[in-house]
Amino acid sequence: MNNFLDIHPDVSSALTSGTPVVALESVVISHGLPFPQNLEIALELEKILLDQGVQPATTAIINGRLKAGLSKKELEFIASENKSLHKASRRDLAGLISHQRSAGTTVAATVVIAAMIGIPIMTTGGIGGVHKHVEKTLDISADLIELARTPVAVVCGGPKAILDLPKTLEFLETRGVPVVGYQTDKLPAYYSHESNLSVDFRVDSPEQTAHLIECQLALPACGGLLICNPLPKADALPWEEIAPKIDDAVFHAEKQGIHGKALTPFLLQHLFQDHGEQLLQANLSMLRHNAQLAAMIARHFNNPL
Ligand code: PSU
Ligand code: MN
Repeated sequence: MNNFLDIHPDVSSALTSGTPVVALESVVISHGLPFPQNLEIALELEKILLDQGVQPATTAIINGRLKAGLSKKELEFIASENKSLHKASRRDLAGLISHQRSAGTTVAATVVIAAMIGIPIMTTGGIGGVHKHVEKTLDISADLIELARTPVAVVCGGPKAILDLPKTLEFLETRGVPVVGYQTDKLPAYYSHESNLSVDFRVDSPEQTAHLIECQLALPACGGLLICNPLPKADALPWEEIAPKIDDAVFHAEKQGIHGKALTPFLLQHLFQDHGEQLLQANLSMLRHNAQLAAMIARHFNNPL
């Protein structure tokens, strides 16, 4: 096995015995949510999977070691208000390993670790994408590039609402990443139940979703795909309500010169600060809901490779 990677014993035995395994990202724990809700939800997500007979593999980097599956202590470390924790995307992996640093893993980095050990499905809240004002900044999340080249299905609530959603879909189309709606024809927009944009395909059951993923992974030179699971209406915020708040956050980021990897955490924190409880609850509900679906899909998945 890879010299830089530690596989938790429970993940390792699940992989050998054919028990379904789902990977979880950890930037949402290290950078996306406040303490202690971040730790509570990290533990809860693992339990949601375990309760369905699915082995969770939360990924992270600890002292230069890639981790597939974390102990409770390691989860506590990633959730702690430790400002020296990095936000690891694909390009950061080699440096963090080499310099023996610790980090939460974005969707991009999680997909890399999952693919290293043959985990076909991961779950998150919302994925990164093409940022607003991309023509000035060229800020396109490495999540999209990684999805395009690494064969892992990402269960999410759609691209994050802070992004330019039409451009994000264009980019995914160009890079050949299928965008699949779970029980919806419309692209979910993270905090909102749906946007006015269409998905490429709709699936209505975990079986159907698992089959579509199997078909994608069996194609030559394929990358991954996005399974978009709308936030339940009861927890979602109407788009008209959230859009001006996002514009306000983007305005403040520009004014303060926030860019690069700091932008997404800044925008999310800005939204949380001003519109706290409701957005926090929406984010937590989305994470639970996606973990639930990822587990159901994983139980029906037959590895085509
Ligand atoms: N979903 C959330 N909160 C988050 C993220 C996702 O609900 O903080 C993280 C994911 O790890 C995703 C990352 O990969 O944000 C994208 O960051 P960027 O736009 O800088 O690529
Ligand atoms: Mn970026």
